[in-house]
Amino acid sequence: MEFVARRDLLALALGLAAAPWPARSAGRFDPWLDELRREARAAGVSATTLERALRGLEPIPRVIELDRKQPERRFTFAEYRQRVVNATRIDRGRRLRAEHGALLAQVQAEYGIPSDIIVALWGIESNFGETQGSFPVIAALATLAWEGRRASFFRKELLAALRILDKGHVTPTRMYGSWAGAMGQCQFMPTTFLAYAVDADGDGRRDIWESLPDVFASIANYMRGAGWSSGYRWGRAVVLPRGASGLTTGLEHKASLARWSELGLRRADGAPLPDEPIRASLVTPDPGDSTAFLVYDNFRSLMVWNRSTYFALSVGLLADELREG
Ligand SMILES: [Ca+2]
Repeated sequence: MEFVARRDLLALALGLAAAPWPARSAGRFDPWLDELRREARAAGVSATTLERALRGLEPIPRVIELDRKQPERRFTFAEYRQRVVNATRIDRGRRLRAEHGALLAQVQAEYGIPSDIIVALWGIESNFGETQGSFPVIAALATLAWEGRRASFFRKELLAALRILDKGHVTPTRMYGSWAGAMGQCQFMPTTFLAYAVDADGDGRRDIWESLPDVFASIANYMRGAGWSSGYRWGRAVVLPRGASGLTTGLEHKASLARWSELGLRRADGAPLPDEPIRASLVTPDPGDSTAFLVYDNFRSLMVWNRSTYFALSVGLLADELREG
């Protein structure tokens, strides 16, 4: 496996031949792996699957490096949005939404999740399937489960990944993902896969790596599970009244649209807020500038997928661009 560098090579490269590696390791990898194998076997994973998945497995130094890397600085939402919801992605999303229109309409009808939201999640998670990650998932998760930081979280994901192999949804050589084990075109972690991935094309395998019917239905099934209500938006951009102060922002505070109207909020184009009996929260991602959004319960469903305000806003804004295109 080309992605797996040997531990002693890394130590040599760093001039640390005698130093323990990695520093926070709970111990040697092979005895740890034997113990893991016993646990997986006891949980019902077949010996054949374990032999195929774990034979010759080595930790991946690059995964530990990425896990320990600190972000250089926090992006503002304006910067994040420019990277994630740019013109190239909007154009491509519109084209792909049209190309797969019939399939998306079918998935929308079955799950109640708008095509635009499905395509936006697909676009942001993997650039429409193009960037699925180049790490072998079992080796990446084994590295993280062994290395110590967040070990119990990754051990659970590793055991789920072995169950996915055992059920024959994918083979070890095709099971690629991000350094942290997010897999396929929708970047599901293995436990999410077991809970929500769908075999929509009926070949008996939930294939979120190569089958678009499976990818779209899996995304929609997850969003349905996260509580998305069809017929409602995620929220919308708003303008604040001139000189506004004392407005309560944040997801903890909800008020009716009528109340937000009284406080002077308008749609982005200056029109009044819709006259709907729904409650919303005011989100101002970059304090000090005027960018503001009123977000509804569906926004909270997007945050079940990824607990980041930036992420959920970007999915919503990209989906709006796709619908308007
Ligand atoms: Ca399938």
